[in-house]
Amino acid sequence: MTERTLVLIKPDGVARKFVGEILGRVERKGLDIVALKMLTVSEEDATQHYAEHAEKSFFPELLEFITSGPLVAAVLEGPRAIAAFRQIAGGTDPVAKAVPGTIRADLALDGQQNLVHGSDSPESAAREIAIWFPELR
Ligand code: RTP
Ligand code: MG
Repeated sequence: MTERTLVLIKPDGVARKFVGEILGRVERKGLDIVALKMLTVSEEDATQHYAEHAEKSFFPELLEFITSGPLVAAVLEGPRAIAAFRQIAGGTDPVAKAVPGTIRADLALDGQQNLVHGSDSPESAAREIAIWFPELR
């Protein structure tokens, strides 16, 4: 069953010049890039995107990080695209959780500046795609 997922290459990924590396891994996995753009996200949109974390202690720091510079937003499509991207991304903590061979394990050290975001469910994907790509609706 084909599905879509919303992926971000976070500001650390752009700053560290991993856009090509990360999109290359996406393409090698076989996922289609159906929409792609670079932007610096507003505090308002970032708050919407991370609404589920609004009450967490790390939220202010997360908001500051994600709005700190240009990021790349993409919509990926393919069979089981949501799980497929989270598989190649690796777990949230690049050292404690991500498995070697994943984007986060191979390229990151920090539990917050962990290079990428991927939607975690079909409901999240639909909600997030509407935030980042309203023109797709
Ligand atoms: P994402 O939403 O970015 O794909 O990452 P995720 O599902 O693996 O992790 P999630 O629990 O949804 O957390 C979202 C992002 O918040 C930052 N974070 N910082 N300082 C901390 O303890 C902490 N915990 C999470 C990370 O950037 C994480 O990816
Ligand atoms: Mg998440």
